[in-house]
Amino acid sequence: MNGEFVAWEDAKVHVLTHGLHYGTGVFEGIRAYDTQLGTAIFRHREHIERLFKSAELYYMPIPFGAEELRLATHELITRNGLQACYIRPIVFRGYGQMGLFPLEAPVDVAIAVWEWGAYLGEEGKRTGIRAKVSSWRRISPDSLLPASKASGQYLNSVLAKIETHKAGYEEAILLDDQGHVCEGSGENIFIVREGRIFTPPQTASILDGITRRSAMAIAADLGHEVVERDIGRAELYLADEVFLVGTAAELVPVREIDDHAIGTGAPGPVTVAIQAAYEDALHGRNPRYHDWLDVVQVPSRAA
Ligand code: PPE
Repeated sequence: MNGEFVAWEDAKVHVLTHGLHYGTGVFEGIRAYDTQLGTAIFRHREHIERLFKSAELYYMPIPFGAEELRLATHELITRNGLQACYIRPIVFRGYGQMGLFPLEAPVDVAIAVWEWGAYLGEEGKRTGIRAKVSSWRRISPDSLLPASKASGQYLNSVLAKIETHKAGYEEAILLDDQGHVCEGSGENIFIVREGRIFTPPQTASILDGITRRSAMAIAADLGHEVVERDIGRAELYLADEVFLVGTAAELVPVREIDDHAIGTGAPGPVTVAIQAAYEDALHGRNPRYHDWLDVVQVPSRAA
């Protein structure tokens, strides 16, 4: 926290922390894997870069450099003796100033690591999940900044998640303010139809997902055409395959949406192939994607 290593139980903030009241924080979700090259953080630099962009969009100067945050994360993982973990950097307006004008409040930075299993369940990754289109629309770009991974914006995802959970589904799919398919509550979405892969464009209020970019690169490498274009709700039901991608979720097939079976109701061949190649990339099993891995260096300290 703010440049110091702090024990888990001491990593606390004041109840008048600005970000707690007004959602003035931005964060990242990153994963490190036990790979053939050692513990490695997947697309670490891209995640840190997005953190800086998210912060900038909310006028929050981060009082550390990208490289400092990267190396602090290495040291944090090493000190905790973790081989694989989830990494949560958060930058937030801290304690010191209440009221909506935040520019006088300090900008605090913390990074936490912990072991986090399959976000939508191991079985979900294998056999697919059941999703529901939420009645809540994804935040519109004229009210907030969908491209920023900002804490307060997640109230939108939380409402969608609660609604679908109460209705008995595993994940929510949100439409954007135009009624086009946008994304899952914490994942980007892809559909496969007649051999082509489609995913909503940046203009559909999506988060510019790093797993999305990885899946697009992998799909292209596997010889698939990936088209970014608006997707209508019914296209979800008519798709041969649908899958969700995100750091926490990784790649999860969707087997049912709004009680319509997708394709055969089991993960399709394109999904399975991209998922396998993605797992290989995450675990360093394909040299083609080694550039995506930031191998954790044990910090060399004089003492
Ligand atoms: N959309 C949203 C809204 C989102 O939160 C995520 C990540 C993505 C897309 C995929 O982005 P990327 O991880 O860069 O591929 N969601 C993070 C938070 C999950 C949470 O519950 O917390 C994550 O996956 O870490």
